[in-house]
Amino acid sequence: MDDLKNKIKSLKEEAFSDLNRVDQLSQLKELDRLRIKYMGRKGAIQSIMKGLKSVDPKDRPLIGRLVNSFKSEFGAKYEEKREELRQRAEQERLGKEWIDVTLPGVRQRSGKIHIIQQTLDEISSIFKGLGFSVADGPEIESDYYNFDALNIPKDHPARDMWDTFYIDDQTDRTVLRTHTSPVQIRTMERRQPPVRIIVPGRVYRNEAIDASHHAVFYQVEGLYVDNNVTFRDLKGVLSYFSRQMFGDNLLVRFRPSFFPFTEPSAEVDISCVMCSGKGCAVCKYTGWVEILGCGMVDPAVYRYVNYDPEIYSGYAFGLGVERIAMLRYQINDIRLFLDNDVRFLEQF
Ligand code: 2NL
Repeated sequence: MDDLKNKIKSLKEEAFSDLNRVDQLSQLKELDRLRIKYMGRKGAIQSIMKGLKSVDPKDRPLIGRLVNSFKSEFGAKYEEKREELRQRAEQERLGKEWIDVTLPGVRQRSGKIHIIQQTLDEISSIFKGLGFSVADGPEIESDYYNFDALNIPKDHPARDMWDTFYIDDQTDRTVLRTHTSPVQIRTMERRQPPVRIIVPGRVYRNEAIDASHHAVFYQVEGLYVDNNVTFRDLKGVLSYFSRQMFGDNLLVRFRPSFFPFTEPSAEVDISCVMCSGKGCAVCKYTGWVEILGCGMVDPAVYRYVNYDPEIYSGYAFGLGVERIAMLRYQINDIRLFLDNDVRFLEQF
């Protein structure tokens, strides 16, 4: 019994002096070898445990305690050594590493919001400030939502106002929307007045592409239906919008026009942003530039969505986002927006 106690004691001294001798970085392997030597399956501790059988049972707890304290002290010392070596290795690595802080940095090119999206956001925020909320819907539509429900009957010459992409040539029933109005129709089908929404979105026209026409472009349409909505409300809101978008001091005029889905209809002109009305190439020497179309929703449209035109009235408007951006930033070719030439896009 005393034999075993002494054996553990001297084993402990030996183990600790072994551990203490490890102080070179290169000795991580040696450290591991010591762990196996003392704590491993065939190690010193294990062989003491085997000898426990021949120890008087009353002395076994004491030996057990001695062995356990050996194990935990050895374990702690071992971890401490390992951490010490690891930190020394890290210090050594950092000592070799150096950074030339005088080198010029690598410039990161940041992305930006596309100029059309920026313009859409500005338009939306003006109308949001007036109580409009934003709605959206599918770009692939049935001809019912794109035409019929907007009072544009089949085989009626009015349909020719829009050059339409047909998805299904056999039936002529599925189209790429030529305006965002189908979203307003869908909204009115689902909700009772008051309805006050704007609908920003991409639309498609089967048109020859040139500097002022594109087959893919963006629109914002608006719709307000409630009791007692009048043409005066329309004029107030669209005049306010025009001045917010283009400047406080410009003139706004409403010129009679025609759309199948509004009656009366008008187009809104502002005094030319380039020449302030004096006459230039942008306004074709008229002093005015057109920025949107609008009107009072035709009662025929209400019948499609089951609104009673005797109870409700409303106005609607539509504007081309590219046109607004071209006027504001003096861009002379609509194709630039979709070319994705960064030399153009990064200017905005
Ligand atoms: C333009 C003119 C306009 C509308 C769009 C509309 C929608 C419904 C009912 C009535 Cl659901 N009207 N939209 C009305 C007038 C003009 O757009 O020149 N857009 C670029």
